[in-house]
Amino acid sequence: MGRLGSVEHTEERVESELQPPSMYKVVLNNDDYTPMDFVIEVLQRFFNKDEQQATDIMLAIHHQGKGICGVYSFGIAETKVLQVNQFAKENQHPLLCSLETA
Ligand code: TYC
Repeated sequence: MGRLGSVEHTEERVESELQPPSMYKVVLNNDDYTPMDFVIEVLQRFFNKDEQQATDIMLAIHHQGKGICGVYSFGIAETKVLQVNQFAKENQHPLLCSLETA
């Protein structure tokens, strides 16, 4: 590859590395106080899981410390985090929902 080809290749790589992540994981964290049934309700209400899926995800979080509820574009992920944290607060549970880059 000639000098120009190499420069173009490098510029392409640098440009793609500068882009923000396009998808974000919405994560629920375990805690010792939020009732299991409330977490199952959150997973059904905000992440469209059926009862079996919601139970499996809740138990995985309970045993492993945290778990992925879904992967979304930034705007949708951010909205879900706000909605879940507000719903937890309204119901006086310490459940914490957060964002991670996918
Ligand atoms: N650990 C909680 C309990 O024993 C249940 C729980 C599961 C809480 C998942 C939060 O994200 C969570 N009641």
